[in-house]
Amino acid sequence: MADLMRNFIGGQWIDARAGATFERHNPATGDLIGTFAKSDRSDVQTAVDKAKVAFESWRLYPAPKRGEILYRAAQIMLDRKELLAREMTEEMGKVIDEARGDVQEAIDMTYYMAGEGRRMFGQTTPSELRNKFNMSVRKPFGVCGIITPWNFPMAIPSWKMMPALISGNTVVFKPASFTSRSALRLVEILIDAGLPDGVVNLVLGNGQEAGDALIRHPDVPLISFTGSTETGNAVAVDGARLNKRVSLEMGGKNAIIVMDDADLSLAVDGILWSAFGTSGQRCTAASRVVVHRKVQKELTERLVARVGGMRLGNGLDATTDIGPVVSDPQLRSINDYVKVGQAEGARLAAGGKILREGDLANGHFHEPTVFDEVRADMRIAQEEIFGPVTALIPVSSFKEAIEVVNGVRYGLSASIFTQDVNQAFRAMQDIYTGILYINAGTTGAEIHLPFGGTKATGNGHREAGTVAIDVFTEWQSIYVDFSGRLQRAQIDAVESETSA
Ligand code: UN1
Repeated sequence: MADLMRNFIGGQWIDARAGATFERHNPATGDLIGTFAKSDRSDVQTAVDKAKVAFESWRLYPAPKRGEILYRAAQIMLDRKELLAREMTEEMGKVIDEARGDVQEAIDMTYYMAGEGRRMFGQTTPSELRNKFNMSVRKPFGVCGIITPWNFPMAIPSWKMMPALISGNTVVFKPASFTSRSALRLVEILIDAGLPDGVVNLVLGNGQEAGDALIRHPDVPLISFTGSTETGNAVAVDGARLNKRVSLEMGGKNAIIVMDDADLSLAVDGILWSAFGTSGQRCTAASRVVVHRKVQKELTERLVARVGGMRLGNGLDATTDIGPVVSDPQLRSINDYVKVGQAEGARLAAGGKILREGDLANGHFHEPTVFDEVRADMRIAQEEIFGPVTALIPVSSFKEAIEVVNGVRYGLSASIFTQDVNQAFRAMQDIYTGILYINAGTTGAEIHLPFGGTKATGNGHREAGTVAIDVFTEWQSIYVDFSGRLQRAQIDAVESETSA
């Protein structure tokens, strides 16, 4: 299974022009996944040229017909779901159940956006004048640059690509190099569904070369990016120079509040799922637990007991609870944070180690890790770790809990476990995150609601839901005067009223 996997540009599978390649290995076993084309600026240039040409016909392709192609793509994804999920687990490590969930999100988004082809709602308004009609319609931007991370290899590209396509844009897609194969599978599905040549172009490679060329390309008016806040901010700066629309989905430091009246078994389940699912490598991961002191001891004990029973291993094995993290540098960075937490004086209550014994010898495995007695200003309570590490921060009141939740630079997801309906509504009012859960963890967003966050997490846009269409379209207001004479808005409006 070491075939060269190539770019898809203008309807053809082609090598990178310079002939460069890179490899990807399975993070659980070290086995070779494949060799991939490594693109540079010239490959991006060709892809943008093809996407520009294709835009001239795709923008005129009726939106309901675009929807039919997406509908077929969703059906094909469903047919291939099991294979896609297995390949995803091999490629980036998440356990097979979660990989199936990732593919399912892509399927859901594709069906959902297929339906938008028959809506694509605009606005009609009355006119100030007689015999005149006003409306505002959505127009696509042109070539969209889509840059995606490795943690949701099918879901996140679908969140971006499907609304872009249904709106009549064409796409140059630069996926994270770690998950090139899943990206390529998604493109194959779109081809098999009948997408015309040049409408989606896949450019494999790294961010420094291929990603950067796309971000700086003058003929790409829109960039949709998911990744770190540091990179996202740099994308925004580059985009601003060329007056691009830039939609950013970035970091998180999501917190679960456990109040003194919470159902603790439910809270423990929620914490385990949200802190350690996808080995903590979700932007929605619960990397903080803000716990009321009255239940701190009991919650910590229950949590630590459950964490101790979690099994690390290859995500393809059905008994595995936690798969590897994506790469060796990621593994080291996570473990460095464990050392930072200890140096800061937090109590290591569970985990903390890199594991290399037995079956784990060739993978990047990190124990699920719980810190207790964490102060809200410690680095492990402020910085995004993107690994299976969570920090328990004790508080004495609801008010203090809210302050801690809001007291970070990010604002993606939060949650509160409480039985008190007033407290739940107060949390809705006072927590400044894009997503809030009541009596559930911080993960599990559904595709038909807006997804995204405040502060350093985003730049005001949201993905998913019908609002995704707002990112990928802009408005054209149209005034149709059928009076047969020159009517002048503002000046004639009152006059025609009085003379009629
Ligand atoms: C992400 O972590 O980058 O809500 C996306 C969730 C998933 C998507 C997460 N549906 O956790």
